Amino acid sequence: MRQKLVVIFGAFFLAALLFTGPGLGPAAAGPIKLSYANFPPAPTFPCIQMERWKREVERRTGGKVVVDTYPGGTLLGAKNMMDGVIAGQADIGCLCMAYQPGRFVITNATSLPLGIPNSRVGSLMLWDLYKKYRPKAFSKVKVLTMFTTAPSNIMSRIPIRSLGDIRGVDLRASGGAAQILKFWGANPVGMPMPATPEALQKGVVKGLFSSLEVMKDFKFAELCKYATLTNTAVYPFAVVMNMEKWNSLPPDVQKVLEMLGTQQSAWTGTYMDNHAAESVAWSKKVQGVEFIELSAAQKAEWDARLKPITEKWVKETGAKGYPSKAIVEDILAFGKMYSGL
Ligand code: DTR
Repeated sequence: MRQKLVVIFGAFFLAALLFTGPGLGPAAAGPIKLSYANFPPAPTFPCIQMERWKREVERRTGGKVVVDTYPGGTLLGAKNMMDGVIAGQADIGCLCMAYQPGRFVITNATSLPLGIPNSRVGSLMLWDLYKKYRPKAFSKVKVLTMFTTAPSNIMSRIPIRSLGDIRGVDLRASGGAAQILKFWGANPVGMPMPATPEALQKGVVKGLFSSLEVMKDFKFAELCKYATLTNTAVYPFAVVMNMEKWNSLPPDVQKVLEMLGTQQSAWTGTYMDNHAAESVAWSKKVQGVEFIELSAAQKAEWDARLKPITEKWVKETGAKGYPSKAIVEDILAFGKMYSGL
């Protein structure tokens, strides 16, 4: 009898331990902590969106989740972000997919020169593309959101007013954008954004090709007194989470993060577009930067030079077994839809 009682009590005790939710047991130790790594400095847009995501997650989970952010490559850098998150060195990481062109084939197609007009359209288009194709490149992580930059432009220490001016000029870009510069006749030098200030300072490059918010955020306007407005090609970014960490989260927290996917993409796009405009205004007013507009005829000529890039991509990527034609058609269709055309 006594033994039976002990067994019954024991069983109750065990059940109590197993079935108590947060408030009892290990969860009572405190909130769920998530580390979030980012590669560029804190004032730049990938980190601004990270801080916004942190605030929203902490608010929407009522403090059940706390996000510790690590900007400036303090936890993981530009090129080891994805592998670092897969290995669990950070729970979450923000990466610029263009820095690894061969790895993210489908999503990097968004950086082909396809005329995406702004970051909001680019971001929502990229997120739809990801959801439609669910690329294998992300099978080891949980993708939390994606977004793109605003279209890229040339910022330089020398004026570039024509295709003649750009010939042979050393300009920094990375990923597919390097090819764009090459087709215009420049000499592309590849490196991630955080390495660019030093390269400009030391004169390794005469300028760079990127979205214009960097004129203010990296103070490139202090050195680059000219910008040539080409409005070509956006850069795609992803925010990914360690899969085991994701699986360990309670369903209500997972739901909050899922709900934020599209919202964060749209928020970042809008922030980027507004901030790029602010950066241009500041560069003109405070730094005296000249923004060089191409005439309609020039723009047509510059764009025409880039035609073979997409054609080549469709052919080569198709030969590797990807539905490359459909991918480009989807990018154009999603782009049109979010542009309201
Ligand atoms: N244009 C890409 C990505 C990029 C644009 N703005 C920032 C700010 C911080 C880091 C990366 C980027 C590039 O040139 O790298």
